[in-house]
Amino acid sequence: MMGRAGRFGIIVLWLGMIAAGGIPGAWAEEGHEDPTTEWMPKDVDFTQAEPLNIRFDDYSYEPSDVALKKDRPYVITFDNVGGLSHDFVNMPFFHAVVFDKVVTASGRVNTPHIHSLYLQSGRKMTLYLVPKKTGRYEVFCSIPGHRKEGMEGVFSIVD
Ligand SMILES: [Cu+2]
Repeated sequence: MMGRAGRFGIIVLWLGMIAAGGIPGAWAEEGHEDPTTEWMPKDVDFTQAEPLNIRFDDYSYEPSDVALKKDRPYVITFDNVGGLSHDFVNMPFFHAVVFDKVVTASGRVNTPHIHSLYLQSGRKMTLYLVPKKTGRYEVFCSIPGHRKEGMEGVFSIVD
């Protein structure tokens, strides 16, 4: 028999799992797959990539309206020139692109997929990615109050 404490423990664990993976899990159930290295075009050459710079400020992305071409490599540097930390969120967008890597001053993460990113004031991050699914993706800063101040944009993936 499971005691009251045991049951409580399971509920806490379950809530923790929802917090950690609930949203991606829901996406998976709706038929959205997580990008894998298989999505990456075999002949991709990031030395031929289109470089793009996106400034984070208090409270904007500049540029905020970006069109990316499907199946082309991009090297996108996010540069937080603002005085505050900001993030960049949109679950559908991050399920429409495949990453090669994410590079910061501290090092590099090789991964086909991320869910969001966060930049401290004065920091930069460079994303190596290939857009894979056409669409119009509304991106925004999820830090409370920032989107309301105008920190949002549209990233489109076009053929
Ligand atoms: Cu922000």
